Amino acid sequence: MISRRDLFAQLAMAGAVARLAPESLLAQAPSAAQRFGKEKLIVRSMRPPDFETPVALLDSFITPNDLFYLRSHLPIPGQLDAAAWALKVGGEVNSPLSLSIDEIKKLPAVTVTVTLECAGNGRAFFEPGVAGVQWEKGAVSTARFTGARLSDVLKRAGVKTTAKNVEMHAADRPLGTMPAFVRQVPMAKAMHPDTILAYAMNGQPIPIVHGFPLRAIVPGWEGAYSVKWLNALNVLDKDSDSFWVATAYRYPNRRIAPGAAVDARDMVPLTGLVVKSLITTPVAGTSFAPGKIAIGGFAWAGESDIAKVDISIDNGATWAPTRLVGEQAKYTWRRFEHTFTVSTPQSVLVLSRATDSKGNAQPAVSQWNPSGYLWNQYDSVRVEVKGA
Ligand SMILES: Nc1nc2c(c(=O)[nH]1)N[C@H]1C(S)=C(S)[C@@H](COP(=O)(O)O)O[C@H]1N2
Ligand SMILES: [Mo]
Repeated sequence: MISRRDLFAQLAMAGAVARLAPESLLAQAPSAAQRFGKEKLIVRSMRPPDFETPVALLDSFITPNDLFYLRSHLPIPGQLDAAAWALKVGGEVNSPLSLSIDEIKKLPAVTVTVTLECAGNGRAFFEPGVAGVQWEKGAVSTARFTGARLSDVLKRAGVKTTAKNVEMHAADRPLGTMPAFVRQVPMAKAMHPDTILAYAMNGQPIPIVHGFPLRAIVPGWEGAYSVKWLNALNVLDKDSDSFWVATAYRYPNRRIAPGAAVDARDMVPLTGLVVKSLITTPVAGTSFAPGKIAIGGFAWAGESDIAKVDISIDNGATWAPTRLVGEQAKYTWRRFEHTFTVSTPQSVLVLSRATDSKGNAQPAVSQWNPSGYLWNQYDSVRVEVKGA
């Protein structure tokens, strides 16, 4: 039995931990995420399951499947029977198809390593606040996905010259006012050899929560293009009228004032992810003795490569280059490392700023937008250098 005094001491400590690092406390909360095999993640919503990866657990190039963030708009379909499952291909094609998972696995298999990020990652930081899942930093992860090329499936069906978009349908069911998750990918991206229909993730069959038995992987584009539980492709000669295409996942075509309303005609579809960096070590609130401090993290830029990542420890007045290390692959985050020296006690705000191969750099201030998409301002982590 725990004494009252110990209990109070523990609660006080939990409070202190929460102020320093709310993520670590939440990660230990009753494991609501257990039945999804995601007990180490932060629960942003249970119905539907939206789980964020604590930043400290994003410290490896490949995110293990049990640590990969989870985003669902609707309840996760129960175990789908892979033997009974089929992918239907119709619309603007010469020969409509129905392919079994075995037939899809007979097509040439390709593996792409992809950093997948939810368009709403960082939404919680926008001011004024916006509705939606309040993601902080961890709705991003990296995995190796294996599958067939979407182009090989489309070629087999014979796409007509009228084709403009491939509409993607899924097995998760609409619920209440939430329509079924239907997305579209423009023909050029659909036919790109790196756009795949994946049945494996990090060498395992895709976990149910990540889209078993088949999901689209549209590399470099915001996560919502990568439709899970994919069961039909409908080739269109126009734009899809799905809510998730016509209304959601859109961004203003110009800079607007925070909180301003935008006419629907001035909202354009999101596509590629923007340049961004994430400091994964040290964790915010860490204390150091005077001396060397090692910084590490990842930077990514959708379809572009990372050219450099700079670090500032003087609130952005001056910047120092970091080393880019480890695996380098298209559509995938790149590791950066840097060591700096602080010889006297002080509070240090570490800022990271990535620049991509096209010269786009992270801004000091993210552009506010009504749905809180594409948060990408400098990452920042405050650490304390303390005397003996
Ligand atoms: N069928 C279906 N596919 C979906 C979604 C969904 O709700 N239903 N969510 C999308 C969104 S918004 C994102 S960010 C990614 C998340 O993929 P993950 O859960 O495997 O991390 O899946 C996308 N694919
Ligand atoms: Mo998303």
